Amino acid sequence: MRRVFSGVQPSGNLTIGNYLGAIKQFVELQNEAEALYCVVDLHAITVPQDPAELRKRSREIVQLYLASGVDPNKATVFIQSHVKEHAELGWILQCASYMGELNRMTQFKDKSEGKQSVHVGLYTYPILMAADILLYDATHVPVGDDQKQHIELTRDIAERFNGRFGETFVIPEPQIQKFGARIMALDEPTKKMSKSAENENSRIAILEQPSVFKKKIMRAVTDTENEIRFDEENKPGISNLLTIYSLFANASVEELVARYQGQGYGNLKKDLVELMTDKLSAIQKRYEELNDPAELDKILVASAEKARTIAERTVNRVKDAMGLVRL
Ligand code: AQP
Repeated sequence: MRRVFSGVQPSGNLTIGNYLGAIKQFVELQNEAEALYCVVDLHAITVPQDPAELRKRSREIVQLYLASGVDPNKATVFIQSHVKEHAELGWILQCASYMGELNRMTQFKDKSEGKQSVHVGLYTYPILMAADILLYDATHVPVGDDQKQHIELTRDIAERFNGRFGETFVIPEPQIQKFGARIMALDEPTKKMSKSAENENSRIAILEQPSVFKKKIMRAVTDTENEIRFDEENKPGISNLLTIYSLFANASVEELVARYQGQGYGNLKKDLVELMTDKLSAIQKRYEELNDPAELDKILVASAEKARTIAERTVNRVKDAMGLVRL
């Protein structure tokens, strides 16, 4: 049986990078496999968070999953800290992983660069992510390209554990889209678009108003030519806009390049603003309709219960394999 698991951190307002790289896939996959989608709040606290903001954002992300088309009758949508087995297996797997493995993680290097003090959790984060995935016997993990290295680590940890203690974990496969797995920053298109990046103009939030994102798109960094061509290496800015356009329009880049032949960047940007206004307004409208905390809580309670049942079974299997006494 195919089972997918994935998560998003409540570490900022979700961007169109999170949507196009991950959440859009979540919606498609819930019809093809058993799906569990998590709000990974324990990951968000690896960097300082304001408690009130964190609480608010965690619920907002659940609401945004649903507004984007995740159906709680098909997929299990829950908050990570509601299932304590994540932390429990996270610790156990820390004792089955090596510092050398963590030292190779590029996301840690990026996120800790230039910081005077960094929490231990930011360093061990990939092991908690391995626990998230392995707890649910996930066969596939839909993520953006930036998470590929963490899934490879998860596979290494699971394979080694199985080799040492006997078949315990299912080995998961990353499910990364061939196209659009890395939406780039609008101000610096050689860098990934990130929800917690300092420059607001680098990203567009899913819940942003058209008047705000219009300015960002019209000012998005391109190049001094005025030829619309997909060339990520030499024309990263316009290639990024073509990627975003193509994913929102469900049209191929070739089609778009042909459509805009001989036209300048301005026209393409203007049409992209219009298209995104359409697509994001639909999500924003559903988001408002779903603003019912009691209903959201009902979904979260039922989903956490479902997730807990699977997670508990896995932790028991792990404990038995390792020799931890269960009563
Ligand atoms: N720019 C992106 N393009 C495509 N996919 C992306 N994802 C993130 N940014 C892009 C995918 O979104 C999912 C959730 O990401 P996350 O919350 O776990 O954290 P992240 O990967 O570190 O994303 P951010 O936006 O950059 O968050 P911060 O700023 O908090 O670090 C993942 O599947 C991710 O690949």
